[in-house]
Amino acid sequence: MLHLDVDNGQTQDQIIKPFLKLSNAGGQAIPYGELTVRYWFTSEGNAPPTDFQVYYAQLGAVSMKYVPLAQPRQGAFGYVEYSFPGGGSLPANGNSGPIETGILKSDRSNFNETDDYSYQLNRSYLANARITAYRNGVIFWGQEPAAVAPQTAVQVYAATKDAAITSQIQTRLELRNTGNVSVPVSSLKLRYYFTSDNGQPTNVFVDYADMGASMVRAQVVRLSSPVNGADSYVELSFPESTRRLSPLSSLGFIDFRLVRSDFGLLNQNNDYSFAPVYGSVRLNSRITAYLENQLIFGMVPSDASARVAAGPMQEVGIAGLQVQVLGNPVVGNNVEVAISGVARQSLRLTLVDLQGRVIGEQRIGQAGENERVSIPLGTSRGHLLLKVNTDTQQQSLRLVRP
Ligand SMILES: [Ca+2]
Ligand SMILES: [Ca+2]
Ligand SMILES: [Ca+2]
Repeated sequence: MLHLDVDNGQTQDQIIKPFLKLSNAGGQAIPYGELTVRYWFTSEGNAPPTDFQVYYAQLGAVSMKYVPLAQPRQGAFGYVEYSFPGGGSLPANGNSGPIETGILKSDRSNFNETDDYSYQLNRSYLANARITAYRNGVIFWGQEPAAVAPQTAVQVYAATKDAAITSQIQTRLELRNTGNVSVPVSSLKLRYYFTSDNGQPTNVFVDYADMGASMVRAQVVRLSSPVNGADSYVELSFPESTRRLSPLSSLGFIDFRLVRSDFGLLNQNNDYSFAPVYGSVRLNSRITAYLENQLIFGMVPSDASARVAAGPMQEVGIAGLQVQVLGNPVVGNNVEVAISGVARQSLRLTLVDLQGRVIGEQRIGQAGENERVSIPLGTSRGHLLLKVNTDTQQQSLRLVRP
């Protein structure tokens, strides 16, 4: 048996704080040297979670290492493995005492723990079957997260600095990897569509990039046949980069600037990719992204779609309701659900069995950016249906509780 506590629900900060206790309900002592424990999670950002802290461990020496997974699993790109090299034994019908630890990334950027397989908001030491324990490498407590299909997905965010009519277009772009696998940066391209007014040639410059402006190649490409909203696009690519962009991480900001070769005024109102977003970047699905020259994000302008949506975009595509069940089949007495894309909206979660009987319900007045909800399952078994509703959206997911 294994118990844990985490850092009081602070799920969006730079530290994961698993506080663990190993409990032995058996009649035989177990040498600590034979035991390992795995804490499974998805680490956001590009820096590996390899900075460990051990605040206190009654049993003596604790060793920690991060093991990345070759294939993504539900709620996990890797795990931290604990081992106990200090000798001694976990006593029969006893426990190890507290093992108080912290996990950080080398760059101290924040985690999001709400989507982590092993995360559980336990304010006292309680059983957690999502932290797995092994004796001589053989699992004897908990259930490992299931493998999930690799998913390649990115999103492009943007903000502008200039008024619609301007002598220079300064746009900030950010590409985020929202999938569960890394992508090679050198195979990515971004396109920003615009009309070069009065048919004047335009020049593009990269003023700033978190990755280094010299790593960004920028060019203006003329469309062979103009459409409403675009006769050209800016293409950004990164052919010299040797990096892979980790899942749930960002390529960082890239600031480009467009000027007419005659330094005349540019009108952004007729530019397909323009969105009047100032300050923080926002999702913009009219900027397209490509991986190995295949479109993986955004909508390419077409004559028809451009005409329907002529003029500037007032509202760029807003990410919708995203629901993820952490662990399916469900282990334990609660189903854990991670919800995003509906910040500040009211949420209702309803769990029903296949006869339509309501097993559990939870309401949230104002959802956060990343909500994590736990619904008790009672004694129900077999197939269950989870419905997640906002005022305007609904998603249903089928669960299995063996
Ligand atoms: Ca935390
Ligand atoms: Ca995470
Ligand atoms: Ca224009």
